[in-house]
Amino acid sequence: MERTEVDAVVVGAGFGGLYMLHKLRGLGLIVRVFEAGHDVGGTWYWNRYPGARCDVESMEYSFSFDEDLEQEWSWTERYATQPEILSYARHVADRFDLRRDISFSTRVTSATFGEANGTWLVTTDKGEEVRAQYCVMATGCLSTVNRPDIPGLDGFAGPVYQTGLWPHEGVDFTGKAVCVIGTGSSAIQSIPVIARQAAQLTVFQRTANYVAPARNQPMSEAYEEHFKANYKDLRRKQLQGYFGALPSGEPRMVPSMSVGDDEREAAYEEGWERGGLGLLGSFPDLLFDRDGNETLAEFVRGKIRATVKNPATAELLCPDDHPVGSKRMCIDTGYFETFNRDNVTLVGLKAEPIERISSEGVVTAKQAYPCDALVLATGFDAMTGTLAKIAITGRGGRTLKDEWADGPVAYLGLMVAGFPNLFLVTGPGSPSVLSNMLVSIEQHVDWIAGCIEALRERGAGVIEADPAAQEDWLEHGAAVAAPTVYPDGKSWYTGANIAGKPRTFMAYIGGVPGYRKICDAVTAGDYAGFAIDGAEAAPLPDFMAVLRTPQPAEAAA
Ligand code: NA7
Repeated sequence: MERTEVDAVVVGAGFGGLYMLHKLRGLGLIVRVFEAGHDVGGTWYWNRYPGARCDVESMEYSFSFDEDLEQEWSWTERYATQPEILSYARHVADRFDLRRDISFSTRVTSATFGEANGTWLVTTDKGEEVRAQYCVMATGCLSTVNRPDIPGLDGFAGPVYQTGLWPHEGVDFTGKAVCVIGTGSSAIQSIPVIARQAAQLTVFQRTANYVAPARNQPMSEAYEEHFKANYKDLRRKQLQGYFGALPSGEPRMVPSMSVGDDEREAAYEEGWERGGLGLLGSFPDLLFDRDGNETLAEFVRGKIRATVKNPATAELLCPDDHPVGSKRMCIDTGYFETFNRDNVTLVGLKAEPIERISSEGVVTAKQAYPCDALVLATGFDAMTGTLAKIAITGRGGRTLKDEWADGPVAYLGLMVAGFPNLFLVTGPGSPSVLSNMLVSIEQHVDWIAGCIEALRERGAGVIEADPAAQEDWLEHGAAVAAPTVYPDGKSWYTGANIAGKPRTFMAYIGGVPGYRKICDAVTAGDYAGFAIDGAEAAPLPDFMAVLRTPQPAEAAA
């Protein structure tokens, strides 16, 4: 078995892994990156179903760490397609000469902390062993697909496609009868495209979703120029946005129920016309005030009823069992209109659950739906699925899988107590999927690089999360989430989409600016809550107090 020694191993060559490699190299570290895919891009490498695109605006879904990179790259649409985002990831890899330290088509199988020497031993499916002082898991939040456990699935005679593992050569559905299971974001993007190609499309919906129009359009030269001329300022404003994105339009800074029905409706209409996820930000309290939230829910239902011609189909498409935003809101291009096509049928699984898959198609409690091809748009084992597949062993032989048996815990979403020098990029307990991922990735990578630099400057070997700090962070995260609508939805945010997965709210919903302030306070407090070389961890800041400290712009206002 080949064994090498490096300073740091990074697992994953998506955006997190690429930037981590670049930063650590900048510190003079020798780094090895392992990537299961044949190329860079992470989820954007695998997740290439028809119609796949980002639902954060492309000018904002990009790295800010290099001005030349910002200026030289051009996005062609308001929301970038998967191929364009993948090209961007490739461009970043080439531009910063990152590939030479990345081993592609290589899956990390285990990572074991050696207490005697304070290093990690990482093994791969290629039989390689690498020893490193630091191990960074840049494994992504949505990178392990959820293959549903439906009886008979393996016996289906035709091809079965999973949106998150789409064939690289593409799929031609011309003339075919296709069944799509799932109506989350991936389904909502792919269904209109598949419907235009297939002879017959049957969509199986378990939960109806709130969907706003994307209003995607070609990138205007003027908009791009404006952005490129003002990137610094706009990036600063992005960081002040709750979700790490620029505000959409002029949000009304008053409670949703404090205005009259007409004004509220007008605000929603403006958001609907602008397109995108900004609709949820029409008022600042929509994710907290359930009455206000219901007014937005009813507004969206009204739009569905006005779009879908068959009233029974329209009712089935109207979400009625969760508040807007408690499951990921989706954005679309022609999703609801697709159900007006003669070749598209919607099946509501609450009335007729799927019983099995036969060799010929989907069989529900009411009838059989034969098809030539089956598409599983059933999402991901989010946040923890990929880490659970790696045998990660920390102090005392404790495995991460066991530590997380009741739900993931990680101090600041960055480190897990008992796993020294193991860093998570956008781990559970950080804003991650509740934010513009590129913004959160950059912040975590900068924090991790800064931490490693600080350790080296003081000649320290090992940093680890203090168990009590981790517990406090968990409690703080739960306290911040409790008044929001998020815990109300049976979503992948809570693990509810995977049978047997513990139910905990896995992201941090204190917002990007507040979370950054807390991380900054922790760093300034001599890495409060982290033990360095066995010394007692510095005392924690009051997380809630830091969270509520006004931002400089607010303070000045
Ligand atoms: P999602 O959002 O998790 O959607 C998965 C869909 O598949 C959702 O409608 C699920 O219904 C449905 N599903 C899952 N398992 C089953 C079974 N067994 N039977 C029927 N239906 C099922 O994944 P996506 O890939 O669409 O999007 C993931 C994220 O990527 C998205 O939020 C963006 O952040 C980008 P359910 O709602 O659980 O009832």
